[in-house]
Amino acid sequence: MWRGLWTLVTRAAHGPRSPRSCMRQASGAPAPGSGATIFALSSGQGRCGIAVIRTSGPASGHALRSLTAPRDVPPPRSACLRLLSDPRTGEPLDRALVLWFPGPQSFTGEDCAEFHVHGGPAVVSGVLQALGSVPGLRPAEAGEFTRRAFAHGKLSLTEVEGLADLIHAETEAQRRQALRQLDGELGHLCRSWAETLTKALAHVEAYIDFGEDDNLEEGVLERADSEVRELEVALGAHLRDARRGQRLRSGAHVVVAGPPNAGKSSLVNLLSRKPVSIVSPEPGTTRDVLETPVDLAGFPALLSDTAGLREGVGPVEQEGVRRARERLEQADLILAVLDASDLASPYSCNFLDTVVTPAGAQSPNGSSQRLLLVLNKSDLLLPGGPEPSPDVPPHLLLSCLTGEGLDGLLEALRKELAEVCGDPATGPPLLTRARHQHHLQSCLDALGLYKQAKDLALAAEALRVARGHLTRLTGGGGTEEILDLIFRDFCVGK
Ligand SMILES: Nc1nc2c(ncn2[C@@H]2O[C@H](COP(=O)(O)OP(=O)(O)O)[C@@H](O)[C@H]2O)c(=O)[nH]1
Ligand SMILES: [Mg+2]
Repeated sequence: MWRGLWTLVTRAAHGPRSPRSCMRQASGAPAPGSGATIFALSSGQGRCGIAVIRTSGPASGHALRSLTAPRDVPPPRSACLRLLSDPRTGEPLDRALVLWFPGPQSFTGEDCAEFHVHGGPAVVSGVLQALGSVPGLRPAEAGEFTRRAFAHGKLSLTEVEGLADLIHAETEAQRRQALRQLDGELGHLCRSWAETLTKALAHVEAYIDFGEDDNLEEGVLERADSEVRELEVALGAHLRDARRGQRLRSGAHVVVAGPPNAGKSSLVNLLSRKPVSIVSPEPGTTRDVLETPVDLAGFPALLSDTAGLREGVGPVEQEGVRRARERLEQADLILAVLDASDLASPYSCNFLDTVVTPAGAQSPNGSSQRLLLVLNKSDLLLPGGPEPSPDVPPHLLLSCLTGEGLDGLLEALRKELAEVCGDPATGPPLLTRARHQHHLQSCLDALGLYKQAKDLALAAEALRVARGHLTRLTGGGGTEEILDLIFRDFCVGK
């Protein structure tokens, strides 16, 4: 129904020969500056209490006046109740709150108007059609409001990305990270690095121009060298963390593994709060890898249930075991599950020797693969009885049956995932996209060329290249294709 409405509105603005069938445009929004005034439903689609429709562009004031005549535009940035009518027929459409944001103090930097109407489909379609009939107005493309904000310097490119991430954030950690990026932290950092390079470049150029001159301060080249060295260290540290930010954006791979019947599928169902996997006392029930996206203690994760690791089984289960091992290698975090009442069995011992102990041996040197050992079925242990086994590496006790130990496991998961994804509550700004990583790596590579350059002119050129990558990271000198790619993440109305 909403797609149909949009087509109607688009036709109202463009005539019947230019229908747009898709709300999300693969090619992104057209570049701003055409002078057109755009409008769109900016709130979510579907029946709702209040829907927000907004406009941006020079004809916004005229549009507002057309729908609220005979009254004039309200004072800037103050909500006013107005009767909205169709300017063609004078027919009342709704009694709505309207807001007027004269540029440049608006989201896009242009004149903007907002109509907070009742969220019924007929009201929304009536107001959209009325706006489509105002001369100079046309429906907005996907991401066009944000693109205009970027074009008018209201947001840097990393802030635009933060905004897109905020709209898509599904977990608390993602929301925190997106807000920090929207606040411009990564952009500020890149700009301060670019300033450092500008200074170093000025020193090198001064030496090229006045090297023989007695008036030039001593040690200018040494100063440039030390600034570059410090920057290299900072960039290196951020690049080492690069995968964390990307995991925070797309989800960490958490793989549940263990011998058959330990309760792996029960744990996956408990953590995802839905029956993802079949739970059965029959060993070898789970054969394929089953994946489900979950919010684990505030962090996004892709949780995989795997076949129980054991040898000497039929070909189908053997393939399941092969896939489980493959998945273990790709895991950001392994949730190793053992049956607490069955630790002495050959399957449990083999799993401890082949998966748990090797991972434990790697982790102290900062290896990226981390492991949490969970001893499940604690309800089967005798109350007040001895520890399940003093030889077992550090572990958590859990009962998937009673839920006992779940809070402790979630807290341990939160700590592990904060390491795996970076903690947006405390850590440095994260690099959440491959694009960020690419520009920082290229900047670092150019600094490497600076150090090797025998000739001062080449050294200065390497600094310029390095600075160019930092500038492009925040959107300076960005090509249209990159902008298209980024704005494609937005929906119509944002
Ligand atoms: N007593 C008890 N039984 C459990 C617990 N967790 C799972 N089970 C049972 O153990 C059996 C195997 O569970 P399942 O999750 O299919 O194990 P998987 O083979 O490792 O995936 C099933 O009969 C479950 O009901 C638990 O915490 N306590
Ligand atoms: Mg299973």
